[in-house]
Amino acid sequence: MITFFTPQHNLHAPEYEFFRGERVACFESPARADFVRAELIERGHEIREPNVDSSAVLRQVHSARYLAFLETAWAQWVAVDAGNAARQPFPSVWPVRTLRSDVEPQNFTAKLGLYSMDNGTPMVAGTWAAAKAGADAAVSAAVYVAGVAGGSGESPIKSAVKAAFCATRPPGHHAGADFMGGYCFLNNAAVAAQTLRNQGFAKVAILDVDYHHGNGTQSIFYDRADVLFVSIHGDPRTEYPFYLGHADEAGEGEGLGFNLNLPLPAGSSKEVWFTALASACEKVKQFGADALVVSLGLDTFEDDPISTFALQSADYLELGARLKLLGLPTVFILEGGYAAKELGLNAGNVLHGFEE
Ligand code: Q9C
Ligand code: ZN
Repeated sequence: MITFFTPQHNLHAPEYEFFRGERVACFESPARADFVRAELIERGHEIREPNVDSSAVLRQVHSARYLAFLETAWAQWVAVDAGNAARQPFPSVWPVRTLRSDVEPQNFTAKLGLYSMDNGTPMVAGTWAAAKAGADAAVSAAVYVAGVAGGSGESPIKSAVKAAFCATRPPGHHAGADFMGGYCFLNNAAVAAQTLRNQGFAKVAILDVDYHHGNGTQSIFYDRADVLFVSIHGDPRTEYPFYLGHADEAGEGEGLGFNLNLPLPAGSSKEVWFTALASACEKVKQFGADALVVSLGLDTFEDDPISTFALQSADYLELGARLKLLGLPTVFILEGGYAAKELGLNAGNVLHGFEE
C-alpha cells in the first residue's frame, strides 16, 4: 500500500508533558513515525511525500481564527519573552461555562487556553510546520485514493489499488474546528474526509479505532449527514477525553443518526472489542458509504503505556481483514499508539490484513 510520510514530522519534538503533576518525556514522539516508516519500507511498501497543499481544505475544517493563531503561536510566544524560545508553552486558564470565547484576548496564555482543550498538548517552534505537513499528507492520500478509485463526480478508473496509509504525526482526532488537545493540532482524518467529499464521494464514513474517543472529528461533522462518524473507544466516564464520546451522542440537526459511539469499559478484552468492530462496520454499511477514512490509533495494543485495551499484534491483521470486507476506497490515518517500538509491526499488520 502507498504510504504518505513527511520527514517534517520531526519538527514537532516537544521534550516533556505533565503526568500526575510530574514532568515526563512525551509519549507522542518522533520515534513513533520513524518506526512505522522503517517497518513499512522493510515490508516493501512505497513511501511518498505529500504532493498537495492542504490550505484550502484546512479552511473548510478549522476556523480562520484558530488557523491564524496556530500558524503564529510560536512567534507570539517568543515575542512575550525572548527566553521563551527555550520553553514550552502550556495553557493555564480556559473559557469554561459562563466565560466568553467569542472575544479573542491579547494575552498569549489566555489565547492558548481559548484554543486548547487540555494542558497536555505541548507546542514547539516546528509544531505548525509539522502539523501542516501532516495535513498535506492527509489531503495527498485522499486525492490519491480518489484518483485510483473514482469519486461519483469523476470518471472512475477501476484499479485494484484503492487505499493509502498516512503515517502522520502529530495525530489529529482530538483537534476540533477551533481547538487543539490530546497531542493533536490539525484534524488529519477530518481533512481526509472533507477532501474525499470535495473529490466527489457523496457519502464518507470515518471509523475511529483509536483507544480515545475522537472528540474533534465528531464535533466537526456532528450536524452533517454526508459524513458518518463511528468510534470505538474507552468509556469517557473514566478515559480521556472524558467530556465527549458517550453512547447517546447521535448527531444533531441534519446530522442526527450520523454519529455512533461505542464506548467500552476500560480493560475490555479483544473479544469485546471485535464485537464492537462488527457493530461499527454494520453502521458503515447501512449508511451506504462511498469511501472510508480510518482513524488508525494503535493505542488499543495490550502494551500501550497509557491505555487499557488488550489487542495483540496478530489482532491487527484481523482488523485489516474486517475493514477490507467493507469494499470501500480507504484512507488510513495514523492517530495514537505509544508502544513506539511495536507501532510499525502493528500498523504494518493492519495494512497486510487489508491487502490479503
Ligand atoms: N500524560 C491520542 O491518542 N493525555 N491522544 C494522557 C498522559 C491524553 C491521547 C495523559 C492522551 C491523548 C491521539
Ligand atoms: Zn489515542
